[in-house]
Parts: sequence; structure tokens; C-alpha cells
Amino acid sequence: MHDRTLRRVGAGGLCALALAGLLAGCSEESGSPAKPKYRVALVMKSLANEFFKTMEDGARAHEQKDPTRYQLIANGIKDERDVNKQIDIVDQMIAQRVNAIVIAPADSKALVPACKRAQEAGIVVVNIDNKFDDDTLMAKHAHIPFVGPDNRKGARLAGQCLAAKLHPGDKVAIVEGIPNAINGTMRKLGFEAAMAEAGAVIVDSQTGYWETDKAEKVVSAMVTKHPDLKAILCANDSMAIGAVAALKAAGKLGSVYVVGYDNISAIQNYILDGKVLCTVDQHAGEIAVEGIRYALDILSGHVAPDHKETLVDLVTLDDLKKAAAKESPTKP
Ligand code: ALL
Repeated sequence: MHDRTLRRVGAGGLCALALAGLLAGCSEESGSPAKPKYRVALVMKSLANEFFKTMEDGARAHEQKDPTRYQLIANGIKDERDVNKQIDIVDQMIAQRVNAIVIAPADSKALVPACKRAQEAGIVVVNIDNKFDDDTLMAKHAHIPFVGPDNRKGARLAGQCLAAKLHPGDKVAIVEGIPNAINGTMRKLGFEAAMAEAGAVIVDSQTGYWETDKAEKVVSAMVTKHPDLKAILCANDSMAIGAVAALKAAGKLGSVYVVGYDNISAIQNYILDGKVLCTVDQHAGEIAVEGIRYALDILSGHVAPDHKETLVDLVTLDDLKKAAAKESPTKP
């Protein structure tokens, strides 16, 4: 604001101007950003998992495109199994009176009551990534739209990629996601379908709780019990990393195929090194952005579809090589 203008408006005028600036959220002359119309909480799971870092980055980039539209409040938990902490976060968001909660629940059942409380407080809730359990929603009379991928389809793609390397009768094992996460259950079904098509035999299937160290222990025991195992299908990349560590310790690296899910950067290196056969990209950033867009649509009174399916893509060594060649094309 110019000096001359300051002198002209006087003290009373200054107060009025300041108030007007506050109400508008910004003053054009001060150049300060306008106050966002909505506050949207993105409630994620373990921030130690790169999948959720990618999710947050995607949401952040979307927020920055139009900072006047909404302010993103991104939250997560430290441990994949800390369901109570995620419930606490939802309650904190209710107390802070955010306009919307976009949540990737750590547990498909246990988070339903907290989200119902949020809806009762007038907050728009959108479920992303891991779907809530239909029976639990029904029992709580909660209607929460879901935006996310078809996990069965994604896992089947990875399983089919592995199937091309197997012979009928080959023994394989599954490392499952955390119990009570429907996306983990769906991935198991997708793996099973692909293995049935290939005539492979699933000799073991246990949870690795989505975590590297847990999966490492589980896979160590599996390879001891089944020394002729040909492949291990892991429901996420964190656990595929654990499987690779266990195979290395058992002197079996390279002789047992490993399949992952998520396409985190560490697994891309493993695929390039031949330690992992393939993974599945479920585009974590896009899942969050689609969920947020949906929440904003609901907030602005637009009618949106009930559930929205997001993309899943198989990622193999060939795909990574092609992507690398695109990024740094060799000169003719
Ligand atoms: C799921 C995601 C991932 C991830 C896992 C760990 O909901 O879809 O695949 O690795 O959460 O929390």
C-alpha cells in the first residue's frame, strides 16, 4: 500500500480496510494469498511407506494448482498396524471442523465408526485406496463413496506376468497384506486366480502385515519349509523387499521369482537388477487427487458417481527400460 493512500484513509479507514482484507482472505496490494475456501484432510496410513509419500506429493501438487480452492491437511500414521492412531486422527479432524476427510483406512472395518462420526458432524467423507467393508457400512448405516483401483485386477496382472515363467505344478507362496484390509484380500484373490490359470500350486499364504521386516521373517520360514518354492507373490513392495532379503540370506536370490505391488522407487531398482520380476503401479497420487476432486464436487453441490475406479498398470523390466529410454533418448 502506498504512503499517500495510507495518509488519506486515516485510522478508522485503516481498520475497515484491514477487516475487508481479512474477510476477502487477502489484499490484492499486499499480495498475500487468498484464504482457501475449504479445508480437506487427507488421512493416510504408514508414512514410512513410499506409496503414501507419493500419494501426499500428488495431493500437494493438486492443491498448489489452485490454493484458493482448498487447503490440504495431510496426516498419516507411523506403523501400518496403528489403527487406533488413525482413529485419533479422524477425531482430531472432526474437532478441527475440516470440510472433508479423504481417507485410506488402515482397517476396512475399524475406521467406519469414526468416519460415521465425521459425517454426522457435517463433514464430507470419501474413502480412497482401501475400501470399507460393505457389511460394516450397512450395520452403521453409513454411506461412504469409494475412489480406488480394482485390486483383484491389479494382482491378477502381476500373477499373469509370473505365470509366463512357471510350469504347471510349480510351487508358489503368497505374502498377504494386513488382515482386515480389503485391498489385501482382493490382491490375494487376484494372485490365486492367476496361479490357478497357470496350474501352479499355492503351498503357503501368510500375512506380512504390509511391512518389510515382518515379510522377511515370514519368507525365511516359507523357504525353509518349502525348499522347492518357485515364486513368492507379495501384496505390496515393502514386503517384496523383505522377501528379497530373506531369499538373499537363504542363498536363493535369483532362483525364486518375487512379485511386488505399488511400484515404489526401491522396487524399480530391484526389477532392473533382476531381483524382482514385476510390480503394479496403482498411481497413488492420482488416487488421492481423484478422492479430493470428488470431495470438492460434493462440497460444491455437484452430483458425482457413487464409486470411481482408478487405474492399475503392470510394471516389468521392459516397461522400466522403455521409460528410461524415453527420459534420456540416445542421439542417432
Ligand atoms: C495399501 C496400499 C498399498 C500399501 C499399503 C500399506 O492400502 O494400496 O499397496 O503398500 O496400503 O499400507
